[in-house]
Amino acid sequence: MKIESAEVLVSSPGRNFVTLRITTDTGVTGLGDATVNGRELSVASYLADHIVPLLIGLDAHRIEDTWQYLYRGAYWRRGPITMAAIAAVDTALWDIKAKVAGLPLYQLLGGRSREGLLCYGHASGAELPELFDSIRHHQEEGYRAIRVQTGVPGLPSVYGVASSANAATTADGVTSRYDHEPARPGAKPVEESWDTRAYIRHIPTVFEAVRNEFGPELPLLHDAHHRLTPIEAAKVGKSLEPYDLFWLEDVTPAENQAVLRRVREHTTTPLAIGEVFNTIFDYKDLFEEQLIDYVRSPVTHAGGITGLRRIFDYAAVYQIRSGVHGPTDVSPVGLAAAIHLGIAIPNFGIQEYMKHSEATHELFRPGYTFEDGLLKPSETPGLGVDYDDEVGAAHAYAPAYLPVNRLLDGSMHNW
Ligand code: GCO
Ligand code: MG
Repeated sequence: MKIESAEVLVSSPGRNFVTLRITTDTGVTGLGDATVNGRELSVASYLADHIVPLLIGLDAHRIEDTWQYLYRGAYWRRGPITMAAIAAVDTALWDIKAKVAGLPLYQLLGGRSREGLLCYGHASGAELPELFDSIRHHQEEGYRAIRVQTGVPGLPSVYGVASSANAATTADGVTSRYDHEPARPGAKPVEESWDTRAYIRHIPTVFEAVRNEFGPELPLLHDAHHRLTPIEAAKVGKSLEPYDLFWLEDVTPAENQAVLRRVREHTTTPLAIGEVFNTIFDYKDLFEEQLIDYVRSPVTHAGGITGLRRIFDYAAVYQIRSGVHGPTDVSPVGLAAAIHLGIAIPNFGIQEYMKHSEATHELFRPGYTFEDGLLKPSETPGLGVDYDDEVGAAHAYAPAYLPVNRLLDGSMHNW
């Protein structure tokens, strides 16, 4: 079974997605997600100009060998664009193999380890009453675990808060009211501002109020979005200990992994890191020193099912669990792949699930379901996602960027 063709599909049903579709000489097709938010066309070009010509004629069953061919063969290793492109090829080949086997993909990954994936949703509000409404809304939708993001006094708009002045709307009305969607259409990124001291003072008061209102059982998560220094991160982790977080995410940028030692010395709040990591090497030191508790990489940005499975198996040695990135910029193809993997692995932790818009569902027709707070894979052969070319063609690419972030003195900070 040889690869006959591969198409790079760029479409924007409210937000941009890059999808690879591989077709074999036996007529089987497979899909892979290659979306890198705000840099979509670079990965589309990487695929169309440099990878698709290499794929034609390869044996579609040789998934591992193709992964190694693209990883070692590029010479320029790692990085978000390369690894998203490899991920798309890898995911599409797993989709094809599972379709040929006549099995849902998770059966090829070892079969079912659990009934469904525990998910968390994004609750947010500039002020507490709005935040409480948003938490209740998510509970009514079935979510059993909730990420909590709020406004910070003195800052006009803050990462993760749907009601921020700059919060974008998606095609789905409910999503726009409660879910923060950071990518904004336009030729240039919007600018947000940040004040770490104000945030550090405010955030424990928010979690105290949420625990008082919702009780001790509800799993709560929070994303610091790469903004703190190690000692600031240690302080936040410590100040949140009484509120028993499921995890505190991306406390530092984590390019400098050794600094996580400082955070660990001071706090027992569990840490989740890695949504911007691409390979097992980005995690190696964090695992071996047990500096984190959850792995955030999605299939889309970490070399596909092959790459992420390898990371999870390595994590399991250190009792570290999965916590896969699942914002709307991971397409339904990337999410479906994460669900198949999460159903199979022994060290599943939690799955982020920010619902896609109606228009996105029309384009991809995902077969996975969300019931009683659990995501369940499609039982049809393969990934269980389709791509509708007519819908795709109706939504042309439109430039959109993630915001940038400045401190109050005007200098650049991490967004
Ligand atoms: C999350 C993430 C997202 C990212 C976004 C960037 O935890 O869900 O931090 O909100 O900011 O995916 O493209
Ligand atoms: Mg995050």
